Amino acid sequence: MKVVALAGGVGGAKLADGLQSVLPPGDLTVIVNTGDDFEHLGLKICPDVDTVCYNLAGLNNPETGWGRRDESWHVFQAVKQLGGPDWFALGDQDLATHLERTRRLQAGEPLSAITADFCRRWGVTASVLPMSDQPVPTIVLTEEGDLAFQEYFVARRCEPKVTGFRFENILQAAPAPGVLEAIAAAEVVVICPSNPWVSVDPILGVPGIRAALMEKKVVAVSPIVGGQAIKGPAAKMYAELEIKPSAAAVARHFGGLLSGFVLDQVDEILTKDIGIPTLITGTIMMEREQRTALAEEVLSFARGIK
Ligand code: FO1
Repeated sequence: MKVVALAGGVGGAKLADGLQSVLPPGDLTVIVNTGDDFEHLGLKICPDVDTVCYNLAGLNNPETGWGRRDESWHVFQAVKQLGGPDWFALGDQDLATHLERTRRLQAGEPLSAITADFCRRWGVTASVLPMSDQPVPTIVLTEEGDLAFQEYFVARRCEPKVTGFRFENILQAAPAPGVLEAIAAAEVVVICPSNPWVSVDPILGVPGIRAALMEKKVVAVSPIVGGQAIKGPAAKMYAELEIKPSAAAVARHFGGLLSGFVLDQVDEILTKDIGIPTLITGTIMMEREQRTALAEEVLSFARGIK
């Protein structure tokens, strides 16, 4: 069964990994947010793309949620000692990804081709596609002014109060090669439990992607459980935008796009507010088996929707 997953960040990467392990090789395409990409130390960093790829390759760091496992930090420490920027931590092995990606981008290769080649070398069986080959940087609008995404997320620890978001150059961006084709071929599209505002909305905003999804059976998994984000600032963002954070708010967020919605058993009471078929299950993925179990359940739920 051909499946497309939309993902960004740690929750999205975990479910994408579960889907990869239950689907035959070649059946899964993961379309990843690139709104959090930025340049640092002269290198192109693509955190969500890397988080997804490292999870699919089994190379992810389980402690941080980002970066690589069994990491060392010699370069980062040496840069720090020289007075260089220390607000964004890059491990030694992770640096290799950024160095090689930057070299190849500068030689004229598109991000999608580089990502596909890295995945092949890491033994990833799913296709991983950045949402676009053109940069679409997310700007977080806050009461303290407009902040580049990583400045808001890492340097300012998501503290400034959010008033909105801007995805720069999005109307000039095109879906990366293969994105619309994968959606057209998919029997089911899964919106992974990623931040709706800054991980999923940028993907949906790339011209052509939302329209392509409107033709499909789309199922979303809530990243909000019991009114709290499993990880990251999604609940804080809803509250600051004066929307009560809840799984129901996430379902409303995606509105007419959805054919089904998956929410955690602690939120069972909310199903009556959702108005489309729902699956109630355990959605928190601490262990590897929980990724696989949730993936199986989401796919069989989606298959059963008319
Ligand atoms: N997040 C942090 O909170 N602090 C960091 O120093 C940091 C470094 C980092 C390096 C590579 C990478 O791929 C991700 C990194 N992240 C870090 C996570 C990143 O900011 C977020 O995962 C996403 O941008 C939001 O989805």
